[in-house]
Amino acid sequence: MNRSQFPEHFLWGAASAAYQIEGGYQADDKGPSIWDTFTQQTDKTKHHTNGQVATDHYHRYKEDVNLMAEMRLKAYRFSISWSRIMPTGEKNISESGLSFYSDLIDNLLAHGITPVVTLYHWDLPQALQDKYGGWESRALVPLFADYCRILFERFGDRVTYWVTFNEQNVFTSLGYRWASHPPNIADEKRMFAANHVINLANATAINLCHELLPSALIGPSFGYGEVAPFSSQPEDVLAAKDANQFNNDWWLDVYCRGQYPVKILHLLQNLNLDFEISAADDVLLKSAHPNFIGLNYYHGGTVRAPSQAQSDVVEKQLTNIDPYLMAADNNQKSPEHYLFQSVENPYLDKTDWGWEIDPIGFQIALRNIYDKYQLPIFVTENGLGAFDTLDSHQNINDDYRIQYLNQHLLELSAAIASGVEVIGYCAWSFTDLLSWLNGYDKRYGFVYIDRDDFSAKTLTRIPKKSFY
Ligand code: BGP
Repeated sequence: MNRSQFPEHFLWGAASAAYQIEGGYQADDKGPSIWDTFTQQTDKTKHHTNGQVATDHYHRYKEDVNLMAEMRLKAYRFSISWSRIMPTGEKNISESGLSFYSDLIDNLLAHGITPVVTLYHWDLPQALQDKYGGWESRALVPLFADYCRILFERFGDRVTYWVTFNEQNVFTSLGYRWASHPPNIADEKRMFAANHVINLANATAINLCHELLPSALIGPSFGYGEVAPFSSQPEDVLAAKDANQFNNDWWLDVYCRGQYPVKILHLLQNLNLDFEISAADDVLLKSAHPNFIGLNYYHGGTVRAPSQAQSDVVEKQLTNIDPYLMAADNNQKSPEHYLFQSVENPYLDKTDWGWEIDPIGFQIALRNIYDKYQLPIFVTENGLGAFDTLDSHQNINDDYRIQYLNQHLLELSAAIASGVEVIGYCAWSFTDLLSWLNGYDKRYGFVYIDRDDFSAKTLTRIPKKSFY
């Protein structure tokens, strides 16, 4: 693999999200987000970790951008915290919040780094949750558009690449079904309803961007994993098709074609899990055309037919909820119960956190998405969470991460060679950061941060071997 196998202006980058790095949770005018509240009011994160200080990027962003430049990144994907821009999510605008991101963008550009801005990476202003019930209310669609309009107007002269929602599939299921993210709800019907409202907000933001910034490029980032059949038994093959519809097409078909997969829609109706889709919704969803699909790839999944359960197959454990594959639970009313059951793939190694490592699945994902939707793909996340440790010389020899990235980049180059149009690749993540539920020990960065779950310590930045 060499550079020439990638397009000339390929965006080699790394990614982050506001809540996971910024800290400064009450700095200047910032209002609380649902993540600020959730981490204070529940004990669902490891060791009660939260993003109050995080990596203190809010105060140290210049140092971080200098490191990005030293690593020669061509792109940096970060998210904007809505409650930093609008402390209550609506009406009043915070100039200090805007100037933080404006300075960050200017700093990146001064170093030749292309900013890639995510509009929503899970940290809804708490005031919108309290006043309207968050994404369950259609009132959020125009409010999200108001917030996006401000960003498009203030930053559109300098930002070309925009991501609407980060992993809608993950934050809706963890937030509204499994009650392990805010707003801490366990109700499938409410999840599907909220998900539809977010689809409307996504389409509205894309249309607004195209109206205000005709040369900008915008799309959602989706947490995608191709689902394979456990065996060639036709029932397993069918289960895999259904699982792909349920886990992937359910979102991507809406983003790219403006319609839900019919079979899943019918199943939800039969289970009384359906939601209101008005004629106007239909028109809106069909009117929005993303310029690219953001792909966050960690791994895929394996399934067999629900009726094919046998003792030789290890069923996925629900105790360690894996956001990339909604495992069927024992609830007979869950849609998965009628479609598939998730099982372990016996051929794959796993990370320290039990996530399957499947680089070939990455090539399959890229090719399938491109073949199906014919849109350029921007890899907006891919990386390895591991326990990194400092050696006696204060170095981090993360050869396992280098190997992981190398294997995935080889598959990416194979996908490009086979004709898939890929805009860029942002590794997750640039520095170590807060893993939403797993604290600070699950490290992904090229740059080590000297802190742990219990103390912010020195927050010193130490480039790892993978950085070099
Ligand atoms: C994605 C999120 C990221 C990041 C990553 C790793 O779902 O978009 O924000 O957290 O996964 O996940 P985790 O921190 O759970 O290991």
